[in-house]
Amino acid sequence: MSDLERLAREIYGFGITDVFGIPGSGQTLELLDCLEQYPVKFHLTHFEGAAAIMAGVAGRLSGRPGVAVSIKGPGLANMIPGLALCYLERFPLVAIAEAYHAQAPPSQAHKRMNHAALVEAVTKGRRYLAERGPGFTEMAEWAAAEIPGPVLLELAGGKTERECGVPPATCPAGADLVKYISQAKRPLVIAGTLALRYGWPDQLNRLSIPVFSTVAAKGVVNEHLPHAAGVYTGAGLELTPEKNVLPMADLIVGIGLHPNEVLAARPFHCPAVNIYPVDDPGCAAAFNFAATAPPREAAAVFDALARQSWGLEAVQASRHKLEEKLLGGPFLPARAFRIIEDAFQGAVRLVLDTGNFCTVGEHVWRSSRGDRFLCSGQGRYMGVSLPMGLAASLYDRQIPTVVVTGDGGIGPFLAEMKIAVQNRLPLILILMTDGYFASIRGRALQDRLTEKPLTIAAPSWLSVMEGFRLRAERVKTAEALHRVLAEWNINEGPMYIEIPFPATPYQWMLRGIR
Ligand SMILES: Cc1ncc(C[n+]2csc(CCOP(=O)(O)OP(=O)(O)O)c2C)c(N)n1
Repeated sequence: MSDLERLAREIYGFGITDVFGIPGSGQTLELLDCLEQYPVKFHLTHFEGAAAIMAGVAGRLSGRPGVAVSIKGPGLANMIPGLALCYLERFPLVAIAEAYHAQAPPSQAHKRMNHAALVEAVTKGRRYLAERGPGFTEMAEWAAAEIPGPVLLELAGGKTERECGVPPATCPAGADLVKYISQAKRPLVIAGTLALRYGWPDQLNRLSIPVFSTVAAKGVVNEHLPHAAGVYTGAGLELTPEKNVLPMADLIVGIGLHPNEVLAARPFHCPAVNIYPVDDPGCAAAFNFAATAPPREAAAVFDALARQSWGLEAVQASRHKLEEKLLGGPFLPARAFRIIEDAFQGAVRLVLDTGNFCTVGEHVWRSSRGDRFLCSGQGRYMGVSLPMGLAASLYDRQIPTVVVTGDGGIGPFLAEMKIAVQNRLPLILILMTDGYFASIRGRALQDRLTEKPLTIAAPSWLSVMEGFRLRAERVKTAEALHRVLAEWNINEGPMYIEIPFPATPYQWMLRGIR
């Protein structure tokens, strides 16, 4: 059995069902040929960066690292944006690229680039596929191990020696968080993506104290429950629960809280403790944690938290105040989000791009589960919502996936929309357009800088979408949005909706929020 046959068998054996990428005429094509013996679907993307994003999202949703393939040099270079997103967002994936082996003579220069330097900042590390490993399983376990992220497996023709295995992670020493919790009167929880990876939603849903999540972990506590306080960003203003409810607490309990998952990390007004799986002095310093315990102590922490009760009225009052402001006014993104939520009675997945609409969405949308909300919570990486939504929709076609993007995010990966059409995915792409980069324009207006580079000349993509042969609608009112959503059914495949909003109220809709 050849190295590549073994690799294919291992990929299938590991439970991988979908592989994304663009092959070349070398080993990647041979690998895909070997994979055809197995029920593993290959999705040809138009850009390797999209493939890495899609593989990473498959990893985020399934807990099992995704797989993306590319050729060497330019193929891997094209994969970098996707690896960067997955590195920022901690999505696990194994990128597989063709490569020159380490001892290849300088005469072999075709498409040759320094892969080590290329991927250094956006992967946990790289290894060659060699006769005696590390094989796919070891690489995938490395990608999934805390902190998750991308790893690179290079196909260099089996000429390399066995390389060392994967480095073990270091774990913090134990600490008695229960002592802090039992001494507190008003402990409050902020849960990060760690709580998703460790499967702690039930423990969070059961509490009767205020529970926030980071944006990246939105839905880890069911946001329809009365103690779910919404998102903690570190940057919320007077209308947000993080500004109103958080100051009432006398202890903050982070469940995998990390500076990487908030916009502004700073010490809290009261003592704070955290559960985190790896030693990270920077994390402890950023929030001034008095103690950090590893995940094995979580059960005792949740038991201690379950004995406490306070703050539900405060959470409700604060959420009410926020919703009154956002939903009470004219037809702007907040009302559109609520119409979408209602149209599917919550059985829908939202994937948000970045922009002012996203800030509104992360506060007003209520997600019942962590796998029903996705966004680039850490990187705020513009444009990635489309490949993220495609991967989510391929992963789970049972419920609609709604991708919401702005004028900036719609363009970068637009060609990938073809994948939605080919697969008849239950995906609705919504463009919320105000004709500007509103989130950047705020700075221009404030400091009288130029608005020209932030003004979109022809913001409609309607005819482009019609060119993909999908249903494309332009709606200007709440009623029209309601109607278009009600007319769509999950079996008809993808749809595009464009919602133009008046620029001025759109610009100021974040007042009091961020
Ligand atoms: C890859 C990337 N490039 C640039 C930015 C900076 N950026 C953040 S939001 C934004 C504009 C978003 O504008 P739009 O999509 O129209 O949404 P709006 O702010 O108008 O709601 C830009 C350029 C980014 N976050 N990511």
